[in-house]
Amino acid sequence: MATTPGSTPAPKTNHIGLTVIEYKGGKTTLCAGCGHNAISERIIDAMYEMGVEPHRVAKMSGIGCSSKSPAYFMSKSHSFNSVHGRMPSVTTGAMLANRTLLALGVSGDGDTASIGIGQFVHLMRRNLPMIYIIEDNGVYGLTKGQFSATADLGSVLKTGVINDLPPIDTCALAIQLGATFVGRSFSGDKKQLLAMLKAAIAHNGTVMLDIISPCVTFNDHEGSTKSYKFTKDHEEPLHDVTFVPHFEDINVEYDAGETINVKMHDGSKLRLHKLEEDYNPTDKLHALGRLAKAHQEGEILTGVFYVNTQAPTFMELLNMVDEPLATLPESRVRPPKEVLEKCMAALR
Ligand SMILES: Cc1ncc(C[n+]2csc(CCOP(=O)(O)OP(=O)(O)O)c2C)c(N)n1
Ligand code: SF4
Ligand SMILES: [Mg+2]
Repeated sequence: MATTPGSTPAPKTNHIGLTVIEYKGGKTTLCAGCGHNAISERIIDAMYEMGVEPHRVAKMSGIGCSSKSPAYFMSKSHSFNSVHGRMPSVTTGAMLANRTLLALGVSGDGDTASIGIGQFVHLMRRNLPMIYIIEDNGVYGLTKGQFSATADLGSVLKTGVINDLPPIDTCALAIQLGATFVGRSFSGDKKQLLAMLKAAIAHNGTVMLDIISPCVTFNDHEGSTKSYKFTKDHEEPLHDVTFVPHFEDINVEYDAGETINVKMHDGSKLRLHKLEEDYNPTDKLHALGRLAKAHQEGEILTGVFYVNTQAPTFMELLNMVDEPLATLPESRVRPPKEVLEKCMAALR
């Protein structure tokens, strides 16, 4: 739109005509500097830049500081704060009722890897279309900083308590079980996290992103392996991640020897540049081996570890109709009386 000198320019809009304000949420009540706040900011940017309609998003969470964070982005979206560790089953139900929604689950390392581990593993093996984010700080922030199951062996609490149990690597677990887009990022790595979130929005299947998100109040001291300093010092990006959405026709030249180009379901492109020699993100065994090596060497490997755009989703496996079950009329969801009578007769 043309502006006359002195007039206020029209606010910038995305490709569906919305301003970034439409993607904002309530004011955060989390501690200043909490990694979770930075993740909320990146979710707002990613949804805005991808032109997702806010009313199509279902924000799902469990219990924890991380699980509170959906209140701080996208106020115009649907939202459900479930019981501790139970977000996977509630999301599965919501998606089966309305498959046109974009499910965005936000969980914590406690909510996922401690109380919620049973639900998490079953979700990962179903390839339900959803984005599952773990805001991983290695502690139960909301209940004052006890170690969670992702805390590293030897990590020290502020009180001097040393963690003597090995961590669960949620990325390795998700890959092994069947999630089809798995990666790790860091709340402080704006560029990488934004590109990964945009690719996650384009993926049709289970996306599992473990995002290191330091807890400034209970786990950001010397001796913690989930502090800002430790993560910055040990982060080892596997590649540079860039994402080209299908509605942007950008033809950037890339060196095929150094870049893997993954075509997403909607025609968008995920580009992984400067890969380690022969790293193949579609090879499950390779990804698992590389994660084990990173663990052994004490490096925090980040990037997209595994992508599979071919596996059937849970909706396909269940032969779901295209229309959302939630809006089908009763005449189509309820078998007529004669069908029931026939079944009963067959049992006599
Ligand atoms: C059934 C049940 N058990 C225990 C609790 C107590 N509780 C609340 S939040 C939480 C852990 C949260 O940790 P995490 O998921 O890592 O989130 P963070 O606060 O670190 O972001 C626990 C144990 C609870 N609310 N409900
Ligand atoms: S206690 Fe920790 S996890 Fe919770 S809001 Fe504060 S910094 Fe974030
Ligand atoms: Mg936590």
